[in-house]
Amino acid sequence: MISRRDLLQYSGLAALAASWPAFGQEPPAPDFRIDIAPLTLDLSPRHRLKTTAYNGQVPGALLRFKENRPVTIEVTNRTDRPEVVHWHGLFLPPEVDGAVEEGTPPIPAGSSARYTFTPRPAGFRWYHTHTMAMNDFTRGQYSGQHGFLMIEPAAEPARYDQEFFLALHDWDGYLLASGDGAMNPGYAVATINGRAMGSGEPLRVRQGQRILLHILNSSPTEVHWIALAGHDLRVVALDGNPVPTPRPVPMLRLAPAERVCAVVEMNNPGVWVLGEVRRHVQALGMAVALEYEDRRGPARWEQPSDLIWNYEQFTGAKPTLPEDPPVIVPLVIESKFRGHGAMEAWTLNGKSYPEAAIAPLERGRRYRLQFVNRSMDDHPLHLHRHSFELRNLGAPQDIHGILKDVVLVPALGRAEVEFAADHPGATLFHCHQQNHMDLGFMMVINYA
Ligand SMILES: [Cu+2]
Repeated sequence: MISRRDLLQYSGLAALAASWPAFGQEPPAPDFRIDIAPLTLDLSPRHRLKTTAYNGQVPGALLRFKENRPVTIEVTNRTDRPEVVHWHGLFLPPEVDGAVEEGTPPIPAGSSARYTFTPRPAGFRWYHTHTMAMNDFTRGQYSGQHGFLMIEPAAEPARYDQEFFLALHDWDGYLLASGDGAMNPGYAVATINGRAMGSGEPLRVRQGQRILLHILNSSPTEVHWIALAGHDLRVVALDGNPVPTPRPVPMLRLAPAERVCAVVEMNNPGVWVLGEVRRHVQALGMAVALEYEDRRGPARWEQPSDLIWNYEQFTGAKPTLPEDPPVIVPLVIESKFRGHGAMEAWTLNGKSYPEAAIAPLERGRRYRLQFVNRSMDDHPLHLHRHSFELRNLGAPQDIHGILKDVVLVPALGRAEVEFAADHPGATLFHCHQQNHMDLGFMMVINYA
């Protein structure tokens, strides 16, 4: 006998099966429930704000799924507007990926829906709302709607004693005029796991431990620089994917939606600050204390003099196998002002969403996206439903082996990424900066 659930999976509509009671039977219990609801959040004793969150907490619950084992998540939208949950970094069909632009149905206000999917690939992923915010700083990614998602591989080499999940976020936004006349968000508070420095619990460790940090930048718009005073951070994965060359670094740079996994040896007893490297951002609250057992006192910070980061340091050796040349797809990024004092629009090859387009992809071919950033902003570019390999970051030499789903393309800079078109269906490509995607920096890539 085939259950309704099986039918839905076989039909490819596993997607969002709402309205169970209409069929007069109880649906099987979901593996997990997410409630989207308004929340009053205390970022610090001085900063209380109203936001929207998952299950009454920020970040939302840490979801741990086994790779390739199907899960059903029931999402209830207790807000007064449609919502959708995006499973960032997973290879999912467009019906459940969580972007309305790809065809995932929005969850109407006051309704529930189910997402059934097979989690993959293994690694540090996350989930978040994928709605527009425009200049409403309580909506979209400006809100507290984000959570960690770990997809556990079948066999995991546990090479650490303790792990911590940390989400960087900026809150209480306001519009700020920049030098070139564009309006960009500024923020009153910055947090790690929803708490400003001194308001949350310290990370408690013991000497001799090896800890694994899973850091997510869930900021709607801001790039962040993170260091742990007194310690190097050994980067082992970017966007949840192991890097070819793990390497200790003095600090991390995370663009919006990027993740870094780093191993740290607890070999310098004391109470230390883990936080934003730039003083003015750390002063807004983006820091947390790391406390060795039996150590007390104020957390100590050591101010680095420079901001140091590049992706290339984790690259691998050139693969020996000859490769089929990929299809080259140039994408020129520009901003256009819509008249005096008006909002800008972002364009890809001269067009904004929904007009922006490239030729439909052919399944099985490889594509190289060549980003040419002709704007004065850095852009964290995200491709849904796929991973891509960083292939060139503006230097004469190509690079190899770094798999990501977000790449930060610097102002007036270039980057090239390659991916295999092996997850057919509508695929959203966009800038992960909320105010840029809201102003047209999105494109649906079609392939059958
Ligand atoms: Cu952007």
